[in-house]
Amino acid sequence: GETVRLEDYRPTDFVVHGVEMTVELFEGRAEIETTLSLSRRNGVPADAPLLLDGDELELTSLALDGETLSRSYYEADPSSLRVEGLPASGAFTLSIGTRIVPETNTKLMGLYRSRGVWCTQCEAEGFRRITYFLDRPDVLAPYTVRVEADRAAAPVLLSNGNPVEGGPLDGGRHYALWHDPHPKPSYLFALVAGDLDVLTDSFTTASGRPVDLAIYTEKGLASRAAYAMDAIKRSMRWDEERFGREYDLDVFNVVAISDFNMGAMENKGLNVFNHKYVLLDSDTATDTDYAGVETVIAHEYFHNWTGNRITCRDWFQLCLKEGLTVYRDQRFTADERSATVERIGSVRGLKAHQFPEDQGPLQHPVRPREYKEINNFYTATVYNKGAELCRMIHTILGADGFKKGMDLYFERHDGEAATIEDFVRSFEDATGEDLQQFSLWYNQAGTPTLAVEERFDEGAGRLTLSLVQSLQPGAADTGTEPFHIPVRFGLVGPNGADMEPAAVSGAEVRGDVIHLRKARESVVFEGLGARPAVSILRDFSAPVTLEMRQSEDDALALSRLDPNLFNRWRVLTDLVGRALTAGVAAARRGTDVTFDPKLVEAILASVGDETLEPAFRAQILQLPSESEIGRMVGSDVDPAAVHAARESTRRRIGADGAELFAKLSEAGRPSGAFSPDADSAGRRALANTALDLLTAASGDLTAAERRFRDADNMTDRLAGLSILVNQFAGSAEAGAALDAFFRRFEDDDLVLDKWFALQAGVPDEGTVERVAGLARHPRFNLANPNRARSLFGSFASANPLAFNRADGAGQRLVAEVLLDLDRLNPQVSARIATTFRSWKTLEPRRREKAREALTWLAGRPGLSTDLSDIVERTLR
Ligand code: B3K
Ligand code: ZN
Repeated sequence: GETVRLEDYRPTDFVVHGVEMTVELFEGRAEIETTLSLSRRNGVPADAPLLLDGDELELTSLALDGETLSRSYYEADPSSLRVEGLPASGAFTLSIGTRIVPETNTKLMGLYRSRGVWCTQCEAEGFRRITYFLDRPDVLAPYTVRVEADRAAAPVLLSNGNPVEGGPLDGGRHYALWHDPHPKPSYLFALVAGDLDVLTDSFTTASGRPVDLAIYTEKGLASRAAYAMDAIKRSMRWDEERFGREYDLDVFNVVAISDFNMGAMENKGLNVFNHKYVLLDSDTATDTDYAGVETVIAHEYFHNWTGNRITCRDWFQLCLKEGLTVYRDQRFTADERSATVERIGSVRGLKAHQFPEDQGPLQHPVRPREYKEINNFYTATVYNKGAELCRMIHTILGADGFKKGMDLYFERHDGEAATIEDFVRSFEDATGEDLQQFSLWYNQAGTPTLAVEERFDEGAGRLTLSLVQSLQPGAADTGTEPFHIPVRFGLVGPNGADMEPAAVSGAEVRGDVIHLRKARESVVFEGLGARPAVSILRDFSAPVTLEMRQSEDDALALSRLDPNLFNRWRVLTDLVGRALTAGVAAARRGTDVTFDPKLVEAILASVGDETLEPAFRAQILQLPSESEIGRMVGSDVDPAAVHAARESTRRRIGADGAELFAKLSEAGRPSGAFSPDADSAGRRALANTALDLLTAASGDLTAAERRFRDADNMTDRLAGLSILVNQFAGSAEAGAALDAFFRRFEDDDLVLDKWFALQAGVPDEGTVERVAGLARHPRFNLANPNRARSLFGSFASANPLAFNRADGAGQRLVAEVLLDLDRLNPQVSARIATTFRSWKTLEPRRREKAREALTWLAGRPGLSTDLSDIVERTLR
């Protein structure tokens, strides 16, 4: 593949004023006629040809202003259409006929069929698999779409915008006409046709526009969309109240699809979803699933303004819509659930997914400068670090300044394809703040380190904080200039209140934020009556690696007293991280893994504190994952030692907390009928985490078995099962429970995915063979992305012990599957391949095995651009 570069951007030679499509669906083929209203852009030479993108297309007709075009005027192949001799000035139409076969489209990009349902996925470059087009995000036009199909096969016919008309046609067929008045790029085009059930509702916007809401599902499943429907209405209201953004069409449709490459897609007025993020009920979905549906529904809905009304000029600006929309969905979750728990979850996710990306071979800036395959840049860096940059703008400007900047951005750029510069300038112009140095965050890859040291002069009552930032050059090689880092902080006094210094000097401090702009700066706080405990980087105000050798006494005091609850969690987590890292070294030496009793005590004190939210207490109890510990160890990682250290720590905490955990695991559970609300979910999380640790310490599986057997909801059932399967791998009880679970849910694909994923994650070296066996299970299907991810994605990402088994069999198994998967679906194979990204941090033997597996894969002929791009960058 060729490399696309940001610096090469230039506008198209032709402007598209409107798109009219007729899509005729038949068994085995689709016939598409697209009429484009076009004109040559001012200043473009009169003889410049029109070059349209295609991908696996067959051209069936071509007409200029209604007249069939002679062969001498154009050249067509499956991936492009070049037309010469077009009018030098003025508007004209080009009508393009194409034929495609949705049934053989296993890439699930463009128009394909999922369980008989016709559906589309066009972002990033799927529209060109339907018709020839200027398939890039800066080409915006209104669309009118006519869909025709057999009435029995597809009673439901949907596209973007508002429904105009519909009716019967000859031969048992019918049609529907849709019009989307809002100019949009082709990646937001969507079409769905099939025999679907529907759940309907309605919403009235703040200014009184009535909106018909509908969620379409496969037959018999519409009742499972009730929670998603509620989430849509809450999202619509929230965006009005918090961002002043109203919905802008008469209908808002969502469709749940079984075969889908990602979570969901924000097509204008017609969001298409992986059914995993729509369908729920208490019997089949966990609390985590409920939270996931709420987040993804909100995220896609919020794209209507941040993505659709204002889109991206080019794909390098992807974070303009994705980072901002993640930031918006995080704020929504914070408001709907708990701000502290949301923040802990987002920071955990960032550290688990974005930090390893930013610190390894797949490193790239939030705004990349070049790509070979754009689909490989829908990454944690673009999405989650991108969201952190929005959050930092909020921290720097304050709530008011942030709102002013957002309002100006919407006002200035509505209906446009914008850039990061446009976004940042809106905040600068609205507030007068200079964000030029801040903008480095978009362009320099890597996680900066923030080292903080404190000095207290008792006699003078003076505290000096020295802050040093540094950035190591990494794979992306994008520079190491100092960033503008907003460091939120507090000086916690002995009674737990923040102390107010009499005077502050040194680096700029505004309110509770230090603005670090140089490589090293100090802040001096005068007039402190006692030595405070320094609560630094509150709410994780910047995506950095914090290095602060705070005294254990101060950290433990903060864990009890810090008014910033996020930092109470953070100090404990950092102490646990330090202890686990030391534990890994001990396990490797073959010595005992010890754990500071004072730390266990502090953990138990917080977990037992009933004034705190249960979900927060559950977070404190959830140790970092084995992958996360591996990242903290950093190099020469032995996953077996990581596993041993983590298990021994779990047993230690479980034993010391046995009394508390026994109480929490039973009495702490919500009573009465199941409710998915955040508080009940938090109680279940705390109870089940307590049960997990308790069982780890006791080695007695009866309580877990009981939790599994007596559960009246999937959260408890899966919690019980996962304790049995993970802690008692290979036991008769675990086997029986897995079988019972399978028999009960074998007709439910979303639950079966959990069954596959659970087994793939068992931290046992024998899991390699189990996974290979499960790949031959009659219900395994590599062509279904959810199923492929549930088995192989989970194995490679959540099971470092087995995936990196010392003989290389785990990595080899995944490499071989990736090759098969690549022939079906390059996007999914490339995504799963990113699980190799930390291979260079492994101890030498495993590292060598990983290199062998990757090198073998890289050498296979015919790899997709998607997969070869990931494998080559990973090896480099
Ligand atoms: N914008 C889509 C992702 C498209 C991925 C294309 N490979 C969903 C989302 O971020 O909301
Ligand atoms: Zn998005």
